[in-house]
Amino acid sequence: MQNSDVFSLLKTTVSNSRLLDIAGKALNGERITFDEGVTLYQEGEIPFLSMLSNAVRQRINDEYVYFNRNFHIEPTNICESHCSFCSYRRDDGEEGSWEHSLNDIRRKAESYVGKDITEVHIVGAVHPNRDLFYYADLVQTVKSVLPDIHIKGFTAVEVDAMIKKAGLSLEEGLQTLKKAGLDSMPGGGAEIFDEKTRARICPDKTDTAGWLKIHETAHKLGIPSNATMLYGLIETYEHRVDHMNRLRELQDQTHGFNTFIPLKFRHSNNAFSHIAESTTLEDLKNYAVARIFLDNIPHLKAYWPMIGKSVAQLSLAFGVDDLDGTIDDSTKIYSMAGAEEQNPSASTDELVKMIKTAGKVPVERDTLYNIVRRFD
Ligand code: V47
Repeated sequence: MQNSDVFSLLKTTVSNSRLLDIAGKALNGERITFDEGVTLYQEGEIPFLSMLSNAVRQRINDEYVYFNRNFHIEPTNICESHCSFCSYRRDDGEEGSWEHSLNDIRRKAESYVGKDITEVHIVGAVHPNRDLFYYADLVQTVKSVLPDIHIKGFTAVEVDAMIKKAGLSLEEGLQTLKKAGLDSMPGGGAEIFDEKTRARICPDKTDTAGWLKIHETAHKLGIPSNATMLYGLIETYEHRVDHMNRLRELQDQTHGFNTFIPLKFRHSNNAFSHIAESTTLEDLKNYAVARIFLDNIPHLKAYWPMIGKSVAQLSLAFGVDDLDGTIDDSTKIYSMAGAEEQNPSASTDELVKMIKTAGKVPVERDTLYNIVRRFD
């Protein structure tokens, strides 16, 4: 549908002039303001948000919806941080804790030889005794077994802690990881940037300024990354827009973010279990506002192990153009927090079918969105 047709249709169904002004700007490719972002959250109804975010998605990504063939390595869940939303961390020696050796990691990598996997996502915890040199060895170990794989590894929080333990500067640490074979960084650890809220949900880890500085430095050193936002806890709509605004400002300078990934708070087995989870309508609204607000981050991901396959498919009508990957039952962060997917795994056929039934064109991509295969 042409943008002018979308606007005409919106005009016949929506009488709120503030929303129509925002729609006019977004459809023309103009940036919307902080206040307009908040208005979308507060006043945008679901059909309006779907239609507008879908038009914005189409302008940026045509009818392509991406996925990749990947697996995770989670080297440890022993963590010195104490985030109230986390169901995954354990103390050293506590029941349910694990720390894989480099040999374990080598064996895991070996099990993927010849399987046409393009990415390994490495994410774990802030282990009290493992420094950057250990993680550089880990990256080298994986690359020695799977030389062509893209390593997307370590949240800014993990990077911050491992570099400090090694006594290196941020630049030196990131260069060392890059030399060892790190290709990009995932978007985790961002949580919510509002300082007061962050202090309440994750008081003892990398702060907002630190997270942004690490991604800025990574981008300057040629390490692209993603960005996340943890929502559905105690934050307000203003905090969510503030979070996206800080990402938008950094992206204007570095252009290093590939994808934005909203992460719905899952409440089982953590200190915030008393907080009800967001509704599906709220999740869809959140994807739509993100797509409309973040005009300079090309991709918007619905991470299906966290949100579930059905909602991930629905999100394709709310601005999302990426479903992450095949996963191969290799991550525990969300299953331990009560997500529907207790053993997350998806075949290529399943992802292709999810995308085709939503009326879009499935594309297998690599981590940097180069096309591996189209399924027209
Ligand atoms: O930073 C932890 C989140 C993140 C919970 O870059 C939770 O492609 C909800 O970084 N409920 C780590 N969220 C995961 C991550 C990620 C995931 C998918 C794709 C990418 C990417 C990155 O998981 C943490 C935190 O924000 N998290 N516990 C929970 N109970």
